[in-house]
Amino acid sequence: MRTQVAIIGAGPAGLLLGQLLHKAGIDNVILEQRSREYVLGRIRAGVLEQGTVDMLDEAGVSARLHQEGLIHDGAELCFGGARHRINFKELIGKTVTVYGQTEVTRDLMDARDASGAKIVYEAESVSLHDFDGKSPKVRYRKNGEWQELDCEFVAGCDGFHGVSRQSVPQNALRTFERVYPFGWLGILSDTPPVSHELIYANHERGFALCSMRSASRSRYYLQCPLTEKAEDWSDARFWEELKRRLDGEAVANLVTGPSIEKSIAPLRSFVAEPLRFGRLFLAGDAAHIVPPTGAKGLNLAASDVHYLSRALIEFYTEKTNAGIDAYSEKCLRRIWKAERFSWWMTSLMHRFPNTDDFGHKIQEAELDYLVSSRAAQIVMAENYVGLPFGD
Ligand code: FAS
Ligand code: PHB
Repeated sequence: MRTQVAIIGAGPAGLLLGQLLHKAGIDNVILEQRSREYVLGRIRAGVLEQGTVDMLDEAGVSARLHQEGLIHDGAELCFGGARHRINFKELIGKTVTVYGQTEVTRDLMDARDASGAKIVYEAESVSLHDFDGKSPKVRYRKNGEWQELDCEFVAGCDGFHGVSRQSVPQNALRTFERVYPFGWLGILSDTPPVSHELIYANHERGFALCSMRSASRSRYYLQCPLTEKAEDWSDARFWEELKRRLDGEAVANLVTGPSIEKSIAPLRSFVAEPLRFGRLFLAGDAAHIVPPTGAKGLNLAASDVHYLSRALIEFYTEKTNAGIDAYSEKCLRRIWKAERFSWWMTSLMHRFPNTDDFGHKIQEAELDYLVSSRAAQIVMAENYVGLPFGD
């Protein structure tokens, strides 16, 4: 089998890249190790930057997003028993859209099926070969049969634990990492959200986040020690702890109910440099991870695809290497700004086990400064809604 671009992974990065390349007439094959149902079963991101919405418009997969997505003009910070609204729209004239990653993935999968472009689910034992030359190969097993895919480029969109980054010689790669000493215990419930916008809470017992997927489906998170197990948290225990971390009005408005999903996600900041190795390009979580506090993970994946899709289209249509040669440097400039913001928001909103009294006073002062300074709020707002791609 032969294609122009082999894409490893059918998460948001792989599916969005596949759709944009297909629309540009560039043949591509997506290889996904899991089933479609398994991929759709993962509950992840919820907030889309305007740049991501624009990409989904460009890909022709945003009809349902515009029907069902919730436009949010701002978000609230809760600390000291009070809530403080950061009004993105008033501060910098931009908004975010709440629309679950599961739905983005579903829309992209449906578009892939409608286009007839090839996607292989449950592709086992994927391996990458000869990407340092001009004729890379990808091997995989499907239904017990070994397959070989000849291609011109490989896009490693296979997430943090994928095979692509692991295939790069370790001396060709430099990694940067910070692992946080806590995780996020998240639940999904078919209950109306506690507020019409997100609430990020900094409490002495730990961080909490009130988010949503629709007007009838809520998503809540609690900072928890890494030693915790989701199965040790009954719904009742989760709701009681959430109430202890929120302000009085939120507690009064909170509608509890049975969880339909409950899981704990670890938090880390991670970047691999560079993102290009010959004919292999890394994109999305395969290249970087952010703590979800700044709602950047999915949006950074879309950002990488913005640059990579343009670079590959330019290669094939204008016969120039300029875009692919500039890909890594362009991506990393935006990646590191998102890493900084995600680290800053995580440091601001969480309780770190080894922070001393001075550290707590600094955190309080940072929060007090943020909610009392328009300039500080503008800085937060422009990062939260997403910095421009800066082509
Ligand atoms: P993904 O990990 O989504 O997709 C990679 C795909 O590659 C997967 O389908 C995987 O099965 C496949 N794959 C892996 N290895 C393979 C192989 N060897 N062969 C073939 N296929 C392979 N971001 C936010 O903004 N907000 C959040 O609240 C949030 N919560 C998260 C919770 C969890 C538990 C995790 C893990 C991440 C969360 N994220 C969140 C980040 C998340 O949304 C990612 O940024 C986003 O999924 C990135 O998309 P991709 O780069 O496509 O990677
Ligand atoms: C979510 O709804 O899953 C979500 C929203 C905002 C975040 C993180 C997660 O910062």
